[in-house]
Amino acid sequence: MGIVNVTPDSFSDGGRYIGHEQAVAGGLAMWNRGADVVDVGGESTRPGAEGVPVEEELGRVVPVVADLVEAGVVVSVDTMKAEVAFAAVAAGAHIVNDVSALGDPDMSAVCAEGGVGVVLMHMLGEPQTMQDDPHYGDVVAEVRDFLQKRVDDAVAAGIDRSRLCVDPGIGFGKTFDHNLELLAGIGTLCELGPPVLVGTSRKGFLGQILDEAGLATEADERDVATAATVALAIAGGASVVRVHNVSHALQAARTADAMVRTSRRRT
Ligand code: PMM
Repeated sequence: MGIVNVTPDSFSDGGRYIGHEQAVAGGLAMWNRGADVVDVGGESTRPGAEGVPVEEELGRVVPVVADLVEAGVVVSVDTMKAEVAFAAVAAGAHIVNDVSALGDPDMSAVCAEGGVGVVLMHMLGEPQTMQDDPHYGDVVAEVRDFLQKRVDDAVAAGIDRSRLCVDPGIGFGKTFDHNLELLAGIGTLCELGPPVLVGTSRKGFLGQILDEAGLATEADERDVATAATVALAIAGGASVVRVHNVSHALQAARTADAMVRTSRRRT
């Protein structure tokens, strides 16, 4: 899943796709490089980010979704707002990627009626405050239980189970250690049933690992580190990876996939 953030302030590509033309061209380039889905978002969820009014988010996202769909791209819309999801689905979006896991009371009806795929992601609190000292007993068990509940709610609301995907929400109300524990615990999340999506691309915990190794990086210099997480996430059972650099991730994903298939055949 390639990332197109039509925002001025996302942490690693903020500003790059703010114009309609750049966003569509960026999404098409990812598609042509081998992405299976292009994820279009109009509201930054970086820690401390302010929300975006619905009209502005609609104006950023819907025309980009419409043009990518028109060009034959499989598109997901990254939004927490049912109104934005509704308009994006009407414009042809195939998947709703909701980092609040159906937090908007109208979201499940939009997804059920639209017959679209849905990504249910775990977040502790809200983007404004989620990194203010997050606490868990057993982070993997708590995230699993949360996702189980949201899967059950989604199915009860009429969303077909086969259309769901679950995501531990790397960086969303998690410390450095929580992120690593969740990546090590992907197998536990796979037991829920739906495919697991993982979004590590260029995130702060990678910067921290690299810093500790004496390798200071800006966010857009973390694609090799991201590729390492892609390979390990796939080895751990993940089915979808959400990334900024599709070419690098695809190499890592295909390599990991081939190795995993072989080791499964041998066991
Ligand atoms: N991360 C971000 C935004 N949307 N959606 C899902 N499903 N999973 C994620 O990990 C995720 C997401 C934040 O990263 P960005 O600012 O680079 O888009």
